[in-house]
Amino acid sequence: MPRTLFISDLHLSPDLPRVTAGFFRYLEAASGAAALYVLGDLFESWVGDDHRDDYNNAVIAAFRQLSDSGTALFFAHGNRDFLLGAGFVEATAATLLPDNAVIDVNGQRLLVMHGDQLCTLDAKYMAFRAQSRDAAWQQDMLQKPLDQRLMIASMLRMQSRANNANKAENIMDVTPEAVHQALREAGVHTLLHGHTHRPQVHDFLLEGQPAQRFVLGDWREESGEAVTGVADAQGLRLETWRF
Ligand SMILES: [Mn+2]
Repeated sequence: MPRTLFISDLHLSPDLPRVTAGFFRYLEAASGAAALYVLGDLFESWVGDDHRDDYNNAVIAAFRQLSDSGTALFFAHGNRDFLLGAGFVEATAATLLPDNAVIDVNGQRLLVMHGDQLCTLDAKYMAFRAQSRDAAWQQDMLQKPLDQRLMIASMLRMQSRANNANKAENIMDVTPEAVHQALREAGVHTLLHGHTHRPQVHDFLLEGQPAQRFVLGDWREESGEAVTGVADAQGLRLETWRF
């Protein structure tokens, strides 16, 4: 039975050497998998596909090697790397997923996404999300010089850290209503996402039917661990990757 892999929230950055090394080892270990889904916040920030420094080039080359070896590669946007575009997916020979994507994994239909769109109590973030996903806003941003975009990205990260420090715990999590609505609209009973950094499998009822929500974890520099997703002959499950 083919093996399908899911990761999210690596927040790759030259400031995280252990996560970066763990990422390259993970891609080597992924060799032979049928597919790898990267469900957002792969990078701590992404200011445009033209930002091809040595770090980004090395990441792209590693993905390209995996996809050239026969593993299908899929990327979803996160709230950090929403500017990942055609240039990146072309360089990695990957496919960019829509915000809410229904996929078939070994006969099981599954809704996959980053998950930020489910945090509907966070009005401030939802307003930023609407703005940052607007085509005209993105075009305007991408027309700015690279060094200016890098400065804006670092300002946005500082702002986001300051905002989140004052937010209640429940505001930073998904709302059950948004989860139910997304599953109903997709017509499936299984959801897999990242974003909240709260890895867990949640069992619940959706209109009287058993449903499941798999939450991937973020990649932790200090402990060298990440909760990832695997689907194979044993079904879909979460697994800890130690690096
Ligand atoms: Mn996120």
